[in-house]
Amino acid sequence: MKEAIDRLLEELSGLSCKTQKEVEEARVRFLGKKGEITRLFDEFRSFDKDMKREFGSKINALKNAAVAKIEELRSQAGSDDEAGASTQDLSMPGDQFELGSRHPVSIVRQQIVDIFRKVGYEVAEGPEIEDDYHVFEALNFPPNHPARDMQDTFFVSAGHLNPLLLRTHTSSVQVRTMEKMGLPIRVICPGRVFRNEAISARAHCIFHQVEGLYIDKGVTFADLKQAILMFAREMFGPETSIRMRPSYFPFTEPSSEVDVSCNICHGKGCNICKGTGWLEILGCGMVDPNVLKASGIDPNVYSGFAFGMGVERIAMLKWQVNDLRHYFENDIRFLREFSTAVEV
Ligand code: 2NL
Repeated sequence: MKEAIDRLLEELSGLSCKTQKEVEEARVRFLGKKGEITRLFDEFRSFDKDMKREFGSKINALKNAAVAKIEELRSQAGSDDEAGASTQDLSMPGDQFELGSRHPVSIVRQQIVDIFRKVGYEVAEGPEIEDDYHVFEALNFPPNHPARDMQDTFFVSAGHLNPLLLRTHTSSVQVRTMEKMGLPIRVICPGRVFRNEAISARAHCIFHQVEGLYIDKGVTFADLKQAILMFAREMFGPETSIRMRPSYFPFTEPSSEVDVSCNICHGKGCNICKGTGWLEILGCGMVDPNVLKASGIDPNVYSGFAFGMGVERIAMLKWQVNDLRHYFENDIRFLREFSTAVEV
């Protein structure tokens, strides 16, 4: 009995376990129903009084030592999920979670804004719900101009002297800039605009615009032309040429529409440019003196140019998208085509 107790004490003191599983195996070996210490207790029960007196405290001390040792090992051993008993390779990369990507309209809007910021324009933003004054009146729209009609404009509160409406262009932001910003002015105004139109491949009731405004002493049409040429080459490539056609807007005089050379057929004629070799990208002109006057700028001292473009239209030309509705439907297969268009 004495040797058995000493041997077990020695074994216990040298015991070490890496995992909880090994601790449990040790517990069963020493203290389980058929364990070594349990067997010693069975033997002990058959001893006479003297023998019991001799071994009682020793065998109890052994049991207590085993219980304490097992407790100690249990708290030290790692969890079975961790290295050791684990079959997992902890050097494997983690689960990938899917990253979203920028919407093509956001990508192009940002590119347009960045091109103008690089040459000193500041970004200005304003409210989407506007009043008649900032959208029409201050921009030289005559009182009965058709654009004010219910058919083009979403009114928020009709019948009022200066009704609230959803802005139909971002020019209202430039009007607010002229009212409060000191001269000279160089602003670029990106934003959402709203028109009461039937939705088709070429029109939508919500779309995105970028407008620009430059006002200083001595600004001429030559400055406008150079600014637009710079933009066209930054956006569509250094070989791009532009042509300007006379046009009409209530807020500019003279006014012009601008085409870029078709970057698909390089002037030969294709179905993207409808055989003309040219693609329309924006409208522009010299700010009408009435518009300057309305916002408190003296047209005898200052002059300026302005331009406006549709972001969806530029994006359609850039990526040959033939239906505007793709930009609003958010079909994941369409959006994924742009996931590598910019670095996020
Ligand atoms: C287009 C044409 C244009 C402007 C916007 C503007 C703004 C002020 C004064 C004068 Cl405050 N003009 N904006 C000028 C010419 C054309 O937009 O086709 N947009 C999509």
